[in-house]
Formats: sequence, C-alpha cells, structure tokens
Amino acid sequence: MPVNASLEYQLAEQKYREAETPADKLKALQVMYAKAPKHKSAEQLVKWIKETTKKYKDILAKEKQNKKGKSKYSIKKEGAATVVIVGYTNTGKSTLLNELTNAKPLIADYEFTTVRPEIATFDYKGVKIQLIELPAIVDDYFDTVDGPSFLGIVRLSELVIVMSRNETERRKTLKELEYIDDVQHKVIYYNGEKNFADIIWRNLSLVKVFTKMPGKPKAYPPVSLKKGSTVKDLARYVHKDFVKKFKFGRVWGRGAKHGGTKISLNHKLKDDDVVELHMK
Ligand SMILES: Nc1nc2c(ncn2[C@@H]2O[C@H](COP(=O)(O)OP(=O)(O)OP(=O)(O)O)[C@@H](O)[C@H]2O)c(=O)[nH]1
Ligand SMILES: [Mg+2]
Repeated sequence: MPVNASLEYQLAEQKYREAETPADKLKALQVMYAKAPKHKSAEQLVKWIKETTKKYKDILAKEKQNKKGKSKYSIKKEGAATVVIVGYTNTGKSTLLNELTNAKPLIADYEFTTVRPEIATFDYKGVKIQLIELPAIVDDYFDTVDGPSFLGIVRLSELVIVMSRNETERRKTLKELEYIDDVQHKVIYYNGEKNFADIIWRNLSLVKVFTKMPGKPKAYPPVSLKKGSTVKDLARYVHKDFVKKFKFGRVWGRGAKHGGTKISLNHKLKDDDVVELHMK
C-alpha cells in the first residue's frame, strides 16, 4: 500500500486483488490509475499500474480475437454480393427471406425459430445475390456461444438489412453490430416496402450490364460489376482476350434518346447499359 493513498485507491486495489477475470482486473486498474497518489514516491507504483493495465488489455484483445476467429458456421461467399438479414426474434426475417428467394425457412410465431444461418439466393433481374438470415439478435450477442461466428458472417457481407418492430429494438440491434468495429457496413431497414428488391439493389455498389454481339440480341443474364467499372472491365470479364482484340463498343443506356453511341475501353458503365463489343 503506497503512502498517503486515498480510500478510493485502497478500495480499487482491493478490487484488483479480488478480481477473477481480466475485464474486472482492468476495471479496477483504471480506477487505481485515476486515484493513485501523484507525489514523487508513487512514480514506481504508477509505472506498475500502467504496465499491468497494458498486460490485461493485451489479454482481453487476444480473447476477443480468438472468439472472432471461431467459425462454426463459416460461409462460402457466392454471387455478386452477400446480404445479411439481422434483427431480434419474430421481426419477420424468415418471412422476408421467403418473399425474396426460393428458400423455405421455418416461419412461426414462437421465438427463435431460426437457429442457424439460412442461406439463400436472391435473383435480382438475373443477378445472383447471396441472402442470409441470421439467427435472432439477443442482448450481448457477441457473448453467446455462436454470436461471434454469426457476427463473422455480418462482417463479410456487403449490406446489412436490419429488421425491428420499434425504435428501441432498432437501436439495440445496431449496438450489437458494433462488435464488428473494423469494417463499416451499409445498413438498410425493411418496413414492408413493396419495392424492397430494388432498394437492396440500389444499396449494393454494383451495376448490371448486358453484353451483345453485333447483329445479335442482348445476352441474358447480365454481367454484374462494381460501380465505376469501365468497358475494359466488362471486356476482361467476358473473355480474357477481349481487351486485346477490342476495336470499339456501342452503348445503349437507360433513358438514352439515341442509342448506339460509340465508346472506348475507358467508358464508365451505368446500371442497365447494353454494350455491343466490336472486335478486331
Ligand atoms: N403482423 C405481422 N406479422 C408478421 C410480419 N412478418 C412476419 N410476421 C409473423 O411474425 C412471426 C415471426 O415471423 P418470422 O418471419 O418467423 O420472424 P423471424 O424474425 O424470422 O423470427 P425468428 O427466426 O424466430 O427469430 C410469424 O408468425 C409471422 O407470420 C408482418 O409484417 N406483420
Ligand atoms: Mg426466422
């Protein structure tokens, strides 16, 4: 016990000695640091508190990392993008999955009907998007047995659909998602919108483009590319030799009055463009 230590300091030190988990040790150490005597003879003590704090922070970080790495339900990403549906129980996640895909998840009015990730394919005008319903969010989701692995699936997704019955539930869901602090996700909310499929598509950073060969109708399904992609990206996607052999292209855009404008490899593509590729 240092000289002239305050009562608050002494209590914190006692808590530190009694603490059983790294998290509790860390909490006590933080109080000890704040309440430690500031005079010269306490320098060694403060140094020790700092070092010990770092030690427990490292232990906690490692524990968290191990949990994150746990992947009982690891998902193979498929399609142009992965979209997850999250929310507390009975918010209609399975109902939405059923409306947008061919999946037949169990839908019931009892709680926690969905117990494992339901993986389905959402076909948006020919573009295949992976749509996954995750088992219901609960308070302290990350601390549940499979929480870290479910959050791992959110982590690798491109878009998050949050379902909630009220503002509190919405806020709580977002809070649970904060465990993924290294990736910023785009989040949208479903409230029964009739055009929700279009809303999902608009929130993915993708364009769909139809290719055509001269004299032929446009090919189906469309090719999906990242927003900002050019004719060069499209040509490369269609065939590995197409960039080399490319002579010029023609584009018919949505809402364009006169179609068939001549374009080069650098031309940026827009959603629903039809691109005719002319080769040497
Ligand atoms: N009133 C109302 N009921 C709905 C709606 N969507 C779903 N339900 C009902 O709510 C219950 C739960 O729906 P689910 O789609 O299974 O909900 P969930 O979020 O998947 O639930 P868990 O998987 O159990 O977490 C079912 O009885 C549905 O019929 C809705 O928009 N309005
Ligand atoms: Mg469900």
